[in-house]
Amino acid sequence: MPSSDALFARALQLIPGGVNSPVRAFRSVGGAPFFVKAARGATLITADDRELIDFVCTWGPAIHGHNHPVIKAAIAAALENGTSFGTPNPYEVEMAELIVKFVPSIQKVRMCNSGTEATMSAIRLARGFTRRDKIIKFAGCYHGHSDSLLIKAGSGALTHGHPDSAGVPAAFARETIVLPYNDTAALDAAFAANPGQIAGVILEAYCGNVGFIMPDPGYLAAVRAVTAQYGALLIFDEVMTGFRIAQGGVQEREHIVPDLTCLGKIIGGGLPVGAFGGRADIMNYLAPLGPVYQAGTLSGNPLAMAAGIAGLRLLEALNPYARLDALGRQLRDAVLAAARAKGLPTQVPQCGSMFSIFFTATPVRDYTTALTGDAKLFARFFHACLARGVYLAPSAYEAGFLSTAHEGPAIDRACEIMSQAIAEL
Ligand code: KE4
Repeated sequence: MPSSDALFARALQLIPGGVNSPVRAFRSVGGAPFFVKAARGATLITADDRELIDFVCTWGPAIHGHNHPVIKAAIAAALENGTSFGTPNPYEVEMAELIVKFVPSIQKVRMCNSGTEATMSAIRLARGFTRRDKIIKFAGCYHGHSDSLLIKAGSGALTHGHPDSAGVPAAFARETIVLPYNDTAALDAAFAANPGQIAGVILEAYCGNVGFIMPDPGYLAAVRAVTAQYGALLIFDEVMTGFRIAQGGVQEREHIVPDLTCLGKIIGGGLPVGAFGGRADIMNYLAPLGPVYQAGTLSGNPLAMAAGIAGLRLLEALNPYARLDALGRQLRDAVLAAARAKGLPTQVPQCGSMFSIFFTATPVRDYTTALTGDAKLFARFFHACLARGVYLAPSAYEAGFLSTAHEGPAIDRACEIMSQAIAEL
């Protein structure tokens, strides 16, 4: 097996930046990315035969850990019958029934192949249903890379300093209003200034692409109220939080009923997937029933559906959310204790199996306060952890993820390593 360095040198010749997704490139933390040849449980095995405790979890999907035997067996069984049919298949129906069961606000759902497709399609559907053009998103929220949403975006866009991507026509950008998260006055003002023009508001109800940021008490209820008041659709982007924060996502934990919800990641069990769904009267605007077109060659792919169904049924059987929150609190407490001992101002927002680490004394509640975090210090912390065998997201503006496979030795070892890394800063 060629080394990571040899593989990266070859990749750089043929793949822009040597990666198929920018945030993997380590550009904001420095150094060259390692290549992974295998993953199991909480562990990545690199091309250099290093074993790393993984807190990226392939950016969220691996809530049961990598290569879980139940999911692996489900994929193998489906594979016996072929990889893709291009026709309706039984798996799609079972997936739709599971999603509707776990997320009651979703009366009808359409499968697609990525979170980007899900949010892009939900925006088009909101515009088609309301016959309005403007949408509202929030600074630092990332909803994938469709043109209307790559404005003041988080995740890799923010990581690499391009929150407003080149290539997005000004005419598109003008239809996207970007507001500060956790600011109800700004939201009220935007609606008052654009009466009858706003098709929808899309948000990460818990933000995972500007670090991890939770809403102020009452904020989500206020967003729900103002969208209902003005006839705009409320779109929860739960691509990351769906089935992770709770079985029914943030909307279950916060008791909010959005009009549309976007899903991805966990529902594909590690295979390519996305989904969007919500009120039936809205979803019925989709082709072939209605005038809003959306399609996909591999939508509802039997392997991805089989993997996702196995993962969702495992969540239903295990109900691991309290255990995942205990793991998250153990990590948070260890990092905060080490930071206090060091006299290092640090925030570790955490809910369930999602967390992030900001080196700042300022409580982080939106894009602006997230930027007060010391990104250079984070880069040093990232490498100090990596050198000791812990892999965090290679960006100060991502969320960390835990899985049930982190229970026991992995979380204990990781807390030791992260504490040592902070002491070394
Ligand atoms: P994908 O198109 O990457 O499947 O999903 C886009 C997306 C939509 N909505 C939310 C809330 C998301 O977090 C994402 C994608 N998340 C990033 C990680 N921050 C994916 C990792 C990457 O871009 O490489």
